[in-house]
Amino acid sequence: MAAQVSLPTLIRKKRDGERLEDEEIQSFVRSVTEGTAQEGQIGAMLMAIRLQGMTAGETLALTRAMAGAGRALAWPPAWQGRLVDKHSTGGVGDKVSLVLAPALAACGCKVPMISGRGLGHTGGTLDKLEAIPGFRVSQSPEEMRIILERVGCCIVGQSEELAPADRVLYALRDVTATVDSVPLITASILSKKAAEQLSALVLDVKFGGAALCPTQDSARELAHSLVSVGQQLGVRSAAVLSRMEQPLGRSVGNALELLEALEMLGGGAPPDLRDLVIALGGLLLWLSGLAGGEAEGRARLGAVLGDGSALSRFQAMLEAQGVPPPTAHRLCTGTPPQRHLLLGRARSCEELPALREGWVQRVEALPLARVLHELGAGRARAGDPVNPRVGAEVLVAVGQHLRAGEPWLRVHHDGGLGPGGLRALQGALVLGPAPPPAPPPLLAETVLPLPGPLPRPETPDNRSIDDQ
Ligand code: IUR
Repeated sequence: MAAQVSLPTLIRKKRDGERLEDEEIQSFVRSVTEGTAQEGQIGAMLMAIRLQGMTAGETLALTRAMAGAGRALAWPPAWQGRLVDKHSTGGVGDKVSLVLAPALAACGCKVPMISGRGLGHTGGTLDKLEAIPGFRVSQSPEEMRIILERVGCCIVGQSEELAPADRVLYALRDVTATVDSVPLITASILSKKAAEQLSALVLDVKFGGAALCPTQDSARELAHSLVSVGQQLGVRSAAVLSRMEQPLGRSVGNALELLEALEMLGGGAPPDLRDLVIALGGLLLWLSGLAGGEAEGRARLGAVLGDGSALSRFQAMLEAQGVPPPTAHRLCTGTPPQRHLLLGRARSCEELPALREGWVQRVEALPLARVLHELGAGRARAGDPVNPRVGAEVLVAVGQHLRAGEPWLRVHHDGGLGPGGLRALQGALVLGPAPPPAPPPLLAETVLPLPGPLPRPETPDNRSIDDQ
């Protein structure tokens, strides 16, 4: 066994731009998990990594060490090849997971989706699902397996035992200005995905004014790192680079996004949302070998969204995760107003008029998300409650002509929308004197794995839940 290297030595090494050995990275992660590292030391190491970067090999070693520090989920061998998931780096109005998980289940996949809560201006899938009375995001690994057996998909929160090092590192990154680091993001995302023991993973790496990655180049760099490390961990991985300047779909806010997801599961929904869901799902079906190519995968996704089978998986998932069957049934089969009533309506519903005449050039996601966040749709600190009823519906499409006074946004809130908020919201609507040029495509690029054999899927050294 290698001699234990002191943390200050490791920090100094990284600070001075040297490469860390795999054992040194393991030693650092162990000290984080076991609680022997001081917060100051962890913060210093995070900053050294943020400033000096990591080689591809170091990033892989960090991801492996973080994944191996916790428990892994274990699945019946018969599911091998069909275990799939998707991860998004976060967007405004991003309700893709709510549609994709049941649609993939309807195509024969097993989807053990471990999702997060919203923090900052972007929403979280768990918060959207918790807008439904009775929905339980907390499920034990055994419960997850039962739900996957019966339904094919579940959407749950991260348990304490899965990738525990990430929990510590992520919280400290948030307060040490070290979030925006490709190796740290890669290891954080993939250590959790590796613990899911997936066959295939698709990543939606967003870029633009309301995204984690400001530019397409920075998104590409992150996507390549994620795909390459994912592959080396034995998970067939691909990434889509998608623009995040405008909200995805027409609705932002937890309950409203859920309603829009239900609309899509019923075969409707705005084209941007539909395109993204179908592209990500098509890629996953191809990566997992359940479709001969992406086009076939996309066609299968479209079919299960059109024939109601994705919607009935969603209903089954809700019931399996604690929603009383009559509620789940009414939510999935009711009219949009009936559904809205079930989720609860906000006290006020205000329509904002266009302040002048013009052609809609764009609706900016960031100011919209920030105002809704202030109104209670998001949280300032982990653990704060959110108000699921707060949200907004965009009533116009890019390229549309608006007369002064015509409504363009419907805001749902329980009070507190003052003149400052109204001004900020009005700033999100960009009008011009002529129709805008054709917008660039939402899906800018796909990053595929390099051809070649995949390493055997990894199982962490520690025992999996099945061995207990
Ligand atoms: N989501 C994660 O799981 N990890 C990260 O580092 C970021 C988003 I940024």
